[in-house]
Amino acid sequence: MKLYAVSDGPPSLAVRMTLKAMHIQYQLINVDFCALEHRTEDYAKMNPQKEIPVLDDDGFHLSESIAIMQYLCDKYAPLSTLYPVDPNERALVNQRLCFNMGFYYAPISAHSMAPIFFDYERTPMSLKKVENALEVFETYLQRLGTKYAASDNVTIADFALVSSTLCLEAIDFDLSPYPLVQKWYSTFKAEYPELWQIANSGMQEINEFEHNPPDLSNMEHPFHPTRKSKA
Ligand SMILES: N[C@@H](CCC(=O)N[C@@H](CS)C(=O)NCC(=O)O)C(=O)O
Repeated sequence: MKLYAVSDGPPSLAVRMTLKAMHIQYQLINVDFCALEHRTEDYAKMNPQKEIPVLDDDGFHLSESIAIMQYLCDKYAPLSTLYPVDPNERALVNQRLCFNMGFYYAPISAHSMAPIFFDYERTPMSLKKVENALEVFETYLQRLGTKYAASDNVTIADFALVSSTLCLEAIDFDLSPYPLVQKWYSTFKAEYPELWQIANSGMQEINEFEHNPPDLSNMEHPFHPTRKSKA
């Protein structure tokens, strides 16, 4: 099994935590985002979205981090509490995964990563959207009252949510107004140090870029107006 991943990419880190938690041996193939290795025609054969990560399981190519995590659990650990079998428990995990992708990660990424990698500005509005996302996550944790995001056990939803939250830590964002989010995040770090080690490597890398921005003046990216455009 191979995983094409970017070392500081939250979706890649979430999949790597899943593989580690499941004790699956695999080959990690580092994709250089700044060199646009994911935008080649060869890469597009694996993932026409030209996004990272991609799993290659003996020739079966799968993109989208949520789909990859669900596949790994379904195929290699169908009874694991990482992705519970009970329909209601599983529905909550799925809900948190969708929440992360659609509501939580998007504003966090726009506020934390885009200004580093694409010269966008952090604005009062981008901050407001992050605060809104954190408020909702705080509410979910408060209403469910569990140790982790969807259950008292860690699940793949936590891997996705931790991967998003680390982007905020990387830009020295103060999580203290969200005590349940802060507690959940520190509980994960304390209880799963080997998984946190994976997340932390990405967090440190982003933090380094935050303080010493990468020189991307020659990077040609088709979707980002702050970069030279390439057809
Ligand atoms: N929904 C995708 C998102 C993956 C994604 O956005 N990956 C980023 C790297 S962290 C990427 O490949 N972006 C492509 C680009 O900006 O060119 C997933 O969860 O796997």
